[in-house]
Amino acid sequence: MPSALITGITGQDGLYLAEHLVAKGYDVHGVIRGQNNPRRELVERLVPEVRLHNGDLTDLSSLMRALRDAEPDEVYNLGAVSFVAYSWENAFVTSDVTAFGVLNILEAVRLHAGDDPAAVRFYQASSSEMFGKVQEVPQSEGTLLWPRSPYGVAKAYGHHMTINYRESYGMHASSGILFNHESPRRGPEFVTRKISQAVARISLGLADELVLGNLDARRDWGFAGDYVDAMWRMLQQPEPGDYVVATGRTHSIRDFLDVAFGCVGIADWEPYVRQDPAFMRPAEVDELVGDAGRAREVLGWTPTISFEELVSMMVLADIEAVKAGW
Ligand code: NAP
Ligand code: F7E
Repeated sequence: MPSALITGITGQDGLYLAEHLVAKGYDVHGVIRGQNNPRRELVERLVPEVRLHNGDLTDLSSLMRALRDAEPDEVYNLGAVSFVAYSWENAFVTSDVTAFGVLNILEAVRLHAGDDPAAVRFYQASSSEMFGKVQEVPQSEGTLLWPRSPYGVAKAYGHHMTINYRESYGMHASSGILFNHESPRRGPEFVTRKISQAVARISLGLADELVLGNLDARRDWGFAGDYVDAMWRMLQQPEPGDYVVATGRTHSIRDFLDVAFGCVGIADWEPYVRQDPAFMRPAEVDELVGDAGRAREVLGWTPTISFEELVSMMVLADIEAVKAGW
């Protein structure tokens, strides 16, 4: 039975990946941080097969212990401070976890693997946010990085460090440059879930306003369940590498609002939406759209859920959640 260790198991992707690997017959382990993590119960309920190990990406020895106890064949580094807006408020913490945390886990894997550095396969959760002020359209693996946020800068560090460990030590270390991916499990701080939750409450007569920032930014939004499969496929390749994972379609926040409100029969959302500069960013990433040609050709990966299906999945799930009193 192959085994895998996941950092960030309590997050959106960690939960989908854990389910994906359990379904494939893996012995799945997760790193969980904090003395009483409120999301532990969620992991235990959704994926009871997972074994949890205390650890933190800022604490190298805790990662060494998790590796010793889990003995994984594959390590997926999904842990991060992942909210871009927050990264300006806490740039140091973001760098500590999202940048230097990658160095810690790479070093832990290298030391753990000993004489055979490629024995433990490694996945790094890189991000389209690294493209920032985009230097070409669409963005692919070779596009120059120009990050626009402390989060993007931290991810660029982790991305290059992953490549460096691959080239320096011969590690089987791959980097997935994933464009935005969403689901009913998306954190409520991100714009898609903020919209789907608000639309659910408005449709049920429980709210009448949604306050947002920039409505003109464009993102390449896919479904998280599809994207964790791409992560797994990368680690099954004989050679490690870097892959863009994206749908190749881009939509604005306005487009998202059109479809989300449309799901509950509201054609004109303007009366419900107010813009507040508090939600604008010091530097915006205006438009992202990925070229996932390499993932398609080498990994045989393609997205299965359309933008419209994704939005409707999220809105309907939030309506059910509100009705159930969650
Ligand atoms: P998420 O829901 O925000 O989850 C982040 C995870 O990181 C949580 O499990 C969190 O644990 C963990 N974490 C935070 N600080 C940590 C620390 N000091 N030590 C160990 N773990 C820590 O993020 P996601 O959407 O699942 O994304 C997964 C990864 O992909 C992240 O690295 C993200 O930056 C990257 N990414 C995401 C997207 C996207 O669109 N979703 C796109 C590209 C890349 P707690 O529960 O303890 O806070
Ligand atoms: O913002 C605009 C905002 O916070 C998307 C993370 O998973 O994907 C995610 O980062 C857009 C931005 O995601 C609000 O200005 C408008 O242009 O949902 P978001 P993100 O910043 O793209 C990348 C790939 C990651 O790697 C990250 O970890 O929406 N926007 N009004 C708003 N955004 C938020 N959050 N809230 C608003 O009220």
